[in-house]
Amino acid sequence: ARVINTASAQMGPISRSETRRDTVRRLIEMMREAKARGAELVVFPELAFTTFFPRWLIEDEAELDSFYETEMPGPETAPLFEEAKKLGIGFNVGYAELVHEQGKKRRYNTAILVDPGGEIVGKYRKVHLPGHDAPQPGRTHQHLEKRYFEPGNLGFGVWRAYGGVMGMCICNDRRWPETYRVMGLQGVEMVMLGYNTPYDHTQHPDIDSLTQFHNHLSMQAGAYQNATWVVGTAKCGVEEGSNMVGQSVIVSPSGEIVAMASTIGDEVITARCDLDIGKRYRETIFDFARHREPDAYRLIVER
Ligand code: ING
Repeated sequence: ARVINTASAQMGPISRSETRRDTVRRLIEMMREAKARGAELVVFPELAFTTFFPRWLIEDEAELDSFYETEMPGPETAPLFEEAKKLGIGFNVGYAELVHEQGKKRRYNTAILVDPGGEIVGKYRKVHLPGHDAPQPGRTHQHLEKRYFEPGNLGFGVWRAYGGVMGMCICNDRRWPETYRVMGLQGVEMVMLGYNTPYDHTQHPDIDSLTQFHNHLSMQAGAYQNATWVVGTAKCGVEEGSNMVGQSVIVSPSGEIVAMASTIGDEVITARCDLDIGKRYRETIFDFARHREPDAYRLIVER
């Protein structure tokens, strides 16, 4: 069997005043625990180096820029890569990316896959940006990802690593079936993702009271319908007054949750991920070649 011993390293709140040095220290501590528990891969949250700053309107550009990484690894994040190399463990981590492309300053909500040798083997930029591009009245916290990021321009890629086909997405992406299916059509066997998910996102109590259910529903459906493992890692707890869901999970291609965090702080969960479970679903129920009818799906790619 092709097994990836996988860890999800959930983070509790990151305060606005917390430095990257502080957060990297927390990530390293969990990386060590993951290694000690036999993991060869650890999945960290979305925007793992800073507080979830899109909850505020930040008008000063220099202050906004302070939440982004202009190089990866940079001086403050390099210790995480060095520790990974020393331990011989790979990782997935999300961060705010600031780059200059085509002569323009670009901002992306980004995640990378790093192999046990400390090399970046894949990069993903979040495609589905939730929330708004301008502050909304009546909200206790804003959700300004459309203001602070551009939609990802790298598509949904997959990379051969860890003996399988690995894919990435970020937070809101996990709610959209297209995310998993585009990777599924490329033979993905494990999708890694991080999330920062406030309980009060829509301001509709009936919807917001289902935040935990919708979190797992999205990942379990994506996993089952594309015969892939899904590792979903939260940054959670009450972060600068905003309460965000935890319950990080490792989901089997069967759709079953095989490991789940039970705190709202820094917590490592692990699972023995047998990639051949997905293979059995692809040879039967989800044998795309035998069962899919693309001519019936054309509306999906229309605007
Ligand atoms: N956060 C949330 C997410 O998709 C959200 C936004 C919360 C959408 C609750 C719907 C319901 O999990 C990010 N960062 O995408």
